[in-house]
Amino acid sequence: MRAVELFYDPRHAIHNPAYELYNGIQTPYAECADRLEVIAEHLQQSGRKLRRPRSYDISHVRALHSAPYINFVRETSARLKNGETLMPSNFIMDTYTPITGRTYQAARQAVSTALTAAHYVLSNHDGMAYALCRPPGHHAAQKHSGGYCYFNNAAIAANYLSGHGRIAILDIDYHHGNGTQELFYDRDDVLYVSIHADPSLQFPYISGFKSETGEGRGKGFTKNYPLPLHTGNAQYFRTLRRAVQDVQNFNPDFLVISAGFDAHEADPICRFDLTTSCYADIGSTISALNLPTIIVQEGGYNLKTLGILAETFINCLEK
Ligand code: SP5
Ligand code: ZN
Repeated sequence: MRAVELFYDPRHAIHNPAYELYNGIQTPYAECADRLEVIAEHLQQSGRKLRRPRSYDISHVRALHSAPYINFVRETSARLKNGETLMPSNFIMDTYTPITGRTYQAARQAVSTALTAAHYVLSNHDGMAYALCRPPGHHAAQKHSGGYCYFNNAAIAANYLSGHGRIAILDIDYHHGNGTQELFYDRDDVLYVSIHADPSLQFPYISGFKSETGEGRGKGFTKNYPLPLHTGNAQYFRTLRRAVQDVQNFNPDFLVISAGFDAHEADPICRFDLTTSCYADIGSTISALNLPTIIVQEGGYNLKTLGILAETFINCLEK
């Protein structure tokens, strides 16, 4: 049995925008603080201990994100008063990614949580570490972001680990991780494999097609598995087996999981039909790879099911 160490910074709740824009209309913010609070409470009630992450300096963020983009998030946050929400008209690709006075600090904390998990597996090769963080990260690219993301937590942790070996990133969020793909598109030391909803129909629309396989030295080190709406357990699991085969063929030293729970059938903003037992199978399959592994929280928006999904997934990672 391999234990999963859990890292959680309760200060994530300082980032809690009042709204997102959907077809120009203000709607409740799906990526809300309650998401992570219900997961944390559920895990604690089932007897698990959550550890506080340490803080890391800005150099890790600068290694992947451009200075103008980082400065934009920092300066925009700095000039907003508590309670104010701004929908940026540059640097952000959509109307789901507002900035508040606390966004920059929260995004930095999320990066630190992912880096703490990465640091843990560097010294505990048999172990696994789960960064329970938000805001999420996989839509954050070098010079811009979107999709509730600001800095790419999983990519920054992967880049840090890449100083110590070959890295495979497996992204099981419902949405394609366009930011992560872009950041490693020309690299052959970081494999990016993603299973997600067909981007011709679903966010982020611009990427995640099968034809995108990397460029330059990175050719062949990006693998996309887009799936149709209403994909169920059987088709998802067949695809997962292929994705896991890609990871094994690459023979990585570390594995980074971008873990969204938004492919579950009860998710309010997504359209796959996975049941809870599929997350048990995903956990067992990842565990069987027997690699030093970090799990970084991405999406998942149903407050009633997130706790049980996280618990199911973690229990099977540990088997
Ligand atoms: C990390 C992650 O999962 N980001 C997903 C971003 C997807 N945003 C687009 C979906 C917006 C749907 N909002 C529907 C509100 C209806 N009232
Ligand atoms: Zn998602």
